[in-house]
Amino acid sequence: MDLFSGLMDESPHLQLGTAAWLLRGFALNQETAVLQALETVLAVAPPRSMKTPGGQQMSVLTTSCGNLGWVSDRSGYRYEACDPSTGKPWPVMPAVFASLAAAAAAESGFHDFRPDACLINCYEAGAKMGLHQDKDERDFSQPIVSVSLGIGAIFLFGGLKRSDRAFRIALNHGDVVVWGDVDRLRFHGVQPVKPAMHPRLGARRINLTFRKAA
Ligand code: MD3
Ligand code: FE
Repeated sequence: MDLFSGLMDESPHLQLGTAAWLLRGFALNQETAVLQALETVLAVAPPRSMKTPGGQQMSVLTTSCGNLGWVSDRSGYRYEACDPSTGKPWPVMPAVFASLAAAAAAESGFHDFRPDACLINCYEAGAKMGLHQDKDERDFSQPIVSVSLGIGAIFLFGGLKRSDRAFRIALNHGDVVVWGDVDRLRFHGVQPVKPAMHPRLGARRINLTFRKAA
């Protein structure tokens, strides 16, 4: 085997767990289309800070697109068809979002992933997300696909118990992570984001989290 075919055979994907994959730069070949679609969604449904059921204001600003959006307030976490700040349906999930999420899932062995919810998390310097599990969805056999854009962050990837040791992994612009099956209920979080500048997104990190919620 020559050097070229050897390089081509090597998977660029990093396996984080039995059913968890990091696809470095996977979103970059759709970068411009994704960023354009993102701006359109953000103009209609601006990111806002939600309150946790415990009454704390989240440091991450959130919005959604798709049939269902994730919301949090004093009465709990849930998915809703309408944006509580306007009473109108969430913006339609852009086709480029849905196809990117489906392609990343398929690349990781999860075929026919059709997300109905895309949560958009916006991090400015200092924003963080504490260790948690994603448990507000109906069907845990469906994977979650996460797309990182803008400035980098350190992601915390834990175990099935909160007390399990978490390992740190740097996520950068264009990186896509897919979590499913036995890794679906792992604890995870994001360390406080360090101030930085991204040429296309400025001083922010934006994460798109695709889920099949219903
Ligand atoms: C690992 N957001 O919104 S999803 C969230 O960077 C959230 O904003 C992350 O966690 C962020 O709930 C990116 C990463 C993620 C999602 C589900 C997982 C990681 C996971 C399920 C199991 C293990
Ligand atoms: Fe999460």
